[in-house]
Amino acid sequence: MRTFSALSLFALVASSALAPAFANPIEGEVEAREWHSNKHHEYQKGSQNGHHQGGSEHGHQQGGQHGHQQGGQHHNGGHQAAPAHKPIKRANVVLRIFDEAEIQGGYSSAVVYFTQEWEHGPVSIKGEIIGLGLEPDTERGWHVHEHGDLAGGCKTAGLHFNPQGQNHGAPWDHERHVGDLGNFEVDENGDAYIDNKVINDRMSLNGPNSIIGRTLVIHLGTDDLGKGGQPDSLTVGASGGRLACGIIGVLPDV
Ligand SMILES: [Cu+2]
Repeated sequence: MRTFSALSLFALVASSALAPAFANPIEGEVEAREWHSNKHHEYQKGSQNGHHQGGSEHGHQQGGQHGHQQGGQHHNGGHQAAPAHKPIKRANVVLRIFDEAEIQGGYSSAVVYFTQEWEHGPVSIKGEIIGLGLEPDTERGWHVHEHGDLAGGCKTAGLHFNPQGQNHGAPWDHERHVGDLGNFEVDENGDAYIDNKVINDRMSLNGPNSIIGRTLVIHLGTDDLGKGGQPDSLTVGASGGRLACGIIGVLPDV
């Protein structure tokens, strides 16, 4: 990789009008180069559907996101199949309540998995949020926050992950944070099950929009999706305190 300069890789990327996978701080440039040489056509198809991630450095994010306006519909399948030899990126997060009850032996089964089947594809989210004492029959806000710092519990995780500097919104709004996930539904038992769906198609597991190493936060209140008119609606959706959180970590590729 050392023999392949960043400049020449940039030229390759720019000439292909592709997103800057080389900026990926996690996977390294070798994979980016291989991807660009092998996956060009798949990516082009994907980008027509507005699925490219992390293109802000070339202006793609700002100019190309209009394809995401889909009337609130989420992406649930129908994507171009991932190339068979391309590893599927995955990540997960174990959510914890940083308080006395948890420390004294409370056990939760709150694990959320993130899967991205190709480099600039959408990230699907799947998981169970059980045992966190969520209020039954509610909707609760959750977001990816910018920092993976739980030294002070969930409150040191920073604000919503927002590399594009936009206002908070619904995960399907044009104006939104990359970390915006809206609300999940809590059932009559106070549990939640997220069924493998793409909630915010700007987040990625690589590149500038990567959520790896950042924090998933579960809130005590409902996210107003930026529409509530509260002082903090356009920053955090007036979703209240931080009940539980965990750092999103890397899983082995599959
Ligand atoms: Cu949040």
